[in-house]
Amino acid sequence: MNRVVKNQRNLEDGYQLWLRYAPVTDAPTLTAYRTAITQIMINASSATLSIAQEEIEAGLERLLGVTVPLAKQPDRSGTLVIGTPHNNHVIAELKLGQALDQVGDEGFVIVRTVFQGNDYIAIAANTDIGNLYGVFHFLRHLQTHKPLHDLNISSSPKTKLRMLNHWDNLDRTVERGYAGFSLWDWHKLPDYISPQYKDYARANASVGINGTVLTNVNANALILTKQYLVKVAALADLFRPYGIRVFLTARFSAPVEIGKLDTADPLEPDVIAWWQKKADEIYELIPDFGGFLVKANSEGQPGPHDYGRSHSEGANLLADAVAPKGGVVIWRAFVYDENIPDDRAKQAYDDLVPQDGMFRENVLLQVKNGPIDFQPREPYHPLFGAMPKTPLMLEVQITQEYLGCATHLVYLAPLFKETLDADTYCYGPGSLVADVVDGSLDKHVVSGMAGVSNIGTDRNWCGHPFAAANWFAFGRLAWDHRATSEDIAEDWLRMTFTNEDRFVGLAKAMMIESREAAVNYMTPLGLHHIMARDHHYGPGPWVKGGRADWTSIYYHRADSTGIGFDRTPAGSDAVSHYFSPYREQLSSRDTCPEELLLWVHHIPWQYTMKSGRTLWDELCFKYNSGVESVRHMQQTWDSLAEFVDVARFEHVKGLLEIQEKEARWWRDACLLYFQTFSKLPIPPEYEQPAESLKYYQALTHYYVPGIPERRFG
Ligand code: GCW
Repeated sequence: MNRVVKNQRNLEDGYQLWLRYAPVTDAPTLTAYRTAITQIMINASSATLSIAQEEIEAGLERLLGVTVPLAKQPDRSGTLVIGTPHNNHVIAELKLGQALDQVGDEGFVIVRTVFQGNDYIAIAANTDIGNLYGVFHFLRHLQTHKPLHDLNISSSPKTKLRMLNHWDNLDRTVERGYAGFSLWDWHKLPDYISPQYKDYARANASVGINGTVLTNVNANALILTKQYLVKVAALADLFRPYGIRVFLTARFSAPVEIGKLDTADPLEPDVIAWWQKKADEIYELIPDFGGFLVKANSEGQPGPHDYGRSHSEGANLLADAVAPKGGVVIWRAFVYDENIPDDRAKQAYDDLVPQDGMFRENVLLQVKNGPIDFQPREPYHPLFGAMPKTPLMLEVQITQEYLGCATHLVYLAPLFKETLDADTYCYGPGSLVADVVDGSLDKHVVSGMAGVSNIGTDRNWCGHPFAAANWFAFGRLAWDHRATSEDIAEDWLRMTFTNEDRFVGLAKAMMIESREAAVNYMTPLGLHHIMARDHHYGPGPWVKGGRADWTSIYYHRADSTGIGFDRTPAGSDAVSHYFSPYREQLSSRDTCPEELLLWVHHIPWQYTMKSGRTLWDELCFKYNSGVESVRHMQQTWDSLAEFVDVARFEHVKGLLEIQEKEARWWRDACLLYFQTFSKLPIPPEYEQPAESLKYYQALTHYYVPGIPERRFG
């Protein structure tokens, strides 16, 4: 009891995320900070600058343990000057013109400079939102105990739209959400505004996220009715000063469902007029409405194909409706159809590439990182580089649908980076996915990245205490895809837990190790889509029957001769969607990266891998090393107890125990199942399965989070 009261850290519950502003206790650092910052000069002439002022005052008070007063004049050394050349004469006089020219509308410059004999720190930007981003950056700098001498930072976002996609339903269930229910309390909106909405906006702004799609891509047309739009407007009003624009998902059949038309055909004049009127109505209520996100003709969603029209015809219908007000349409490339007999991995490319150049200027195509789904590992989506005339957004999944829900510690920055850093070779070597996405390669004026949110009503926002790192990492990479997974993890750890170097070093290594661990105990060597049906919780390599492209056997193709999906020219030829030389590299067993081998090849069980082991033995090795890695993560975490408050320490420890158990479950179930084809023993040096295959196949799970209850029918 004593311990809890004495030690403030024991009161941690994760709600403050990475914005804890824990007091700086290291004496030299504290002295340096207190000397460099003695007063704040800011002219809070807008809602955004008021937020910046509130944030810097509160942040400094907590970090430095003193109240830093506001000043009207920079009359002494240690003045922290915040503003634009237009609203702050000191910023104007500092002549940061050239540096400011380079950071654009959202960027900022932070410098330490001597001017008229005084030593200042300036956070300068061209706009108020640039200032707010600069303030958050500066506070991060202090939170991570970085030095203030020679401060000379220039930063601006690489992509224009940096968005969260909430798969939140109007009944507050969250599709693939594992952290409770939806934050959006539609029943009480617009009258009751939960204070959490502000904290949500603040957290997003702190990492530069500037857009939010409030509703599920499996859309409900009701959100487009007046009754709901006034609720959306209340959220938009609140988010606006944080630089966050609101977007909605548009159900393609809305003109029929809520508009009483008898068609939603995109070429019908009535339908065109309906969407235009709807857009006008929305902009009346939300003048800076961002636009629509659309999932069409995929997994049962309505779309233009229902009327014999193309995706571009569908997208352009909505794009024309929002264009006059500066809105955009984000059309998802996650399109595939069980009635098309071809490899699912090829379908989006085959449908969309011929339409390159047919989309309106205000349409972006949102492409998942891989061509199947958000698997633990996939090659990058071949659409990147293949549609130069269309701005392509990257969509990643922050919520861990296929990576252990909110139970497994899996740090996703390495996964996101793997895609961003991949070479498409579309203009020869060095044409990275990141360069396609940020628009630089094809000179697009719009660009963006979207992350499917992992946020819910759980007190710590994302369920697992480490899951917030993935929200943070998404924001940081959308702002600057050159940031490294290591640096992002390090910042997050320092801000979320402590600046103790021993803790940071070990916890960072654990985070970095975690993604490969998950690949190994779930889907090593290029395996994919072998999870349980529907709720996707746990292994299900035996899943068959029903819609073929939702089964596991469709993807792993295990038989007595071997395992893997042949996507070479001798098979589905999906490799032909990639540019040379990646296409050839994938096509040959010898050059295909082993981590993707079974994604591209059907390989005999006795095939010799680079390690000298047979494929079967390598599979056993990988599954086991995945389990071993989790045990290693457990040991690391246990060794860090002294650095972490009891509540969060125990929470992570408990979840790691579940992760270890589930890693064994994945390993044993998958190896036993694949063994029915390989007919080979699990080498004796590895742990043998605890139960029989029948046992694993008979496991049934009810009410797994992430699926609306009605779907269990
Ligand atoms: O990963 C799959 C999910 C669906 C999701 C779909 C999509 C929103 O299993 O739940 O639907 O992707 O991205 O549209």
